[in-house]
Amino acid sequence: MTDDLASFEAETLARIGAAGDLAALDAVRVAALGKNGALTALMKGLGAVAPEERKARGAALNAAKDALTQAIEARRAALADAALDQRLAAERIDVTLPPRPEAQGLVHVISRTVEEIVAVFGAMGFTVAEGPDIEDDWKNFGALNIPEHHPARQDHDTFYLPGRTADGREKVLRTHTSPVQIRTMTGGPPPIRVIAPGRTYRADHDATHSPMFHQVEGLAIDRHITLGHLKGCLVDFLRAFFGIAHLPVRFRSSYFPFTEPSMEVDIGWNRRTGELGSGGDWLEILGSGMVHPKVLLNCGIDHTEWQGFAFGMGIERVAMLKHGLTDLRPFYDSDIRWLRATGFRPEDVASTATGIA
Ligand code: 2NL
Repeated sequence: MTDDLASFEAETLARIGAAGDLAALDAVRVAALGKNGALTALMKGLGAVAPEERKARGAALNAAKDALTQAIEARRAALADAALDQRLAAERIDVTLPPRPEAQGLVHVISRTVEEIVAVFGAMGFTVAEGPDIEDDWKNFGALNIPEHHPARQDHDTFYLPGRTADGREKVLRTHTSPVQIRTMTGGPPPIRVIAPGRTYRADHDATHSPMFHQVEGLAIDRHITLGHLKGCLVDFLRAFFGIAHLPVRFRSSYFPFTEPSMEVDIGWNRRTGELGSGGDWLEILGSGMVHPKVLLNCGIDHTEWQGFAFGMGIERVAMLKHGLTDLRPFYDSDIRWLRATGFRPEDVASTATGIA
């Protein structure tokens, strides 16, 4: 090995050792071994070397190249290790720190009340049915034995929507969830046991009415359904829902176009204190009745083979009664203070709170 090569190799090894990061190391590699590097130039000059010296010179150049390549790889590995150590030190976390407080959402009293109603009727064998908020006037009125130009349609303060359905019917925001049961009855054969909770709409608006509110309706159709089934089902529901085993329940004759006979349902309370279950006063809570034969026929169900009962109830109203809320308006205000004061923890399950397994 000649002195020039020996000193070049020693100098380059020193630079490799001094390279502080991967970029500096690569610059040293390019300067020595790159296409235009110093060692590459020496190798290109091999042809000019005297034939008797060429073999030894070639071997020396190759040995220098191997030594430098090895030194560069070793340095690269050392720099990568150091970089990783530095990152691990910098990114170390203190696992003894307390966690940051996390925002916790709550379940709205309407959602919770629906969960409770579903838990009670679910235990009786009812399933939940849902449908669209926009319906046609046949499913909302006609099928329910509420004829056109009948005062009952005006009673409902209907929101009519522009345009018509594909089959030329008027579009409405549903005024009750009955169209969901109409869809259930036309969609498959009895027996049927469904409840339909959901949003409903009426164009009246004051301190005790919102243009959007919530209703739950129920429908049971079978071969031998009687008024006795209706009464037993609703008495059991009301006592389970309000959690009062001997809650007084009264059935009072009434009228709906879609049921015959029809009954309104009252529960016992104390008008002066607002307490439920005793006090000698009556509070209307539900509408109900035996499904009108015309409604069954409108849905393609033979009323001589099948009978049923149905009922409807306002969710805001029972939610307010059960939870002692006196003002309807904050239900829809999204005021975070009211939501925090009235909301339910999502991990508290409605079915266990209702005493239903
Ligand atoms: C009330 C009264 C009621 C129904 C709703 C109904 C549905 C079908 C057939 C027959 Cl598809 N009836 N629903 C029956 C009686 C009363 O609601 O005061 N709701 C708040």
